[in-house]
Amino acid sequence: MSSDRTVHLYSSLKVAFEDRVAIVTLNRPKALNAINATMIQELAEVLDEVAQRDALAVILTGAGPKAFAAGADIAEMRRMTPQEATLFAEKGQRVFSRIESYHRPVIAAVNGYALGGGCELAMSCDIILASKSAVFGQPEVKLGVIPGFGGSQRMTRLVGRQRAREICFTGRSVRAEEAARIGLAARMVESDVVTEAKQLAMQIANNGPRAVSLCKRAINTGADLDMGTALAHEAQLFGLCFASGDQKEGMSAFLDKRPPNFSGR
Ligand code: DAK
Repeated sequence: MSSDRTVHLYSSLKVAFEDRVAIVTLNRPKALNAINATMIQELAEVLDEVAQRDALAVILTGAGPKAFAAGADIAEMRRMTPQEATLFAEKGQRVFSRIESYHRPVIAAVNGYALGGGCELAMSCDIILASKSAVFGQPEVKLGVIPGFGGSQRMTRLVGRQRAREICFTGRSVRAEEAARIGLAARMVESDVVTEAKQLAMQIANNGPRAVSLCKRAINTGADLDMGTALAHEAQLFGLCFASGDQKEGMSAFLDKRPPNFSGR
């Protein structure tokens, strides 16, 4: 990687840009990066910044050795009225859905606890890499609530109803190895998870950026459609690729036996 690196500090997050990859770090390590209203607001702002700088991939991780995020901030939530809780859930769901539909790939590099809202945040990303110490779970029922940031839905889509029920009804911990086995994480990594995530991001960033975006759209939109509609949607997006310079460049480069030089258009 080159030395081209800029860092921007928010009050509960920091973002570093390295070779057109944005590394967003949840930065409240004393509270195990618990997600409060400020962090939700800043996640929306950081996505605007990432889009403005046109980073080709985003990595989301947690500061410190112990946690990605140990959930929504219980101290802040404890005092919420039903109206405030609804607003908090709506704002959180909006930001998480925005991550899910963001036009670039978002990789969660999960180092340590990803519980409750932290697990929900990781699941809104495209790919989860789990460090050996990663621990996932939806323990909300232990606090007398249910997952409020889409956890019941995203967990079910990732691991199936049987496993989702068992995980969400018990609130138990799911360690990295099991997470990778049941499809909650793409894989467990033995070495530093952020370094692995950067390598993965660079591998993706070397491909046609427009094709990667359209592929993300095809997978995410198609997952909620019936097969026939999803295939029709895929065909539309496949056609769209042929309106791009990247398709011409990718195919010409292959036939010319040279590496492609994608412009992302
Ligand atoms: N919120 C606030 N502070 C937290 C926190 C959290 N989720 N998790 C940890 N902390 C704080 C601890 O209070 C402690 O602070 P100090 O006492 O040092 O001031 C510090 O982080 C270190 O934590 P521990 O001392 O507990 O560390 P341990 O290693 O002993 O234990 C732990 C680590 C992760 C096992 C433990 O901290 C823990 O069980 N944390 C809570 C995990 C949890 O239950 N997470 C789910 C939260 S509920 C909704 C929207 C969203 C949600 C719900 C509704 N709507 C509005 C409808 C989402 C809910 C959740 O995420």
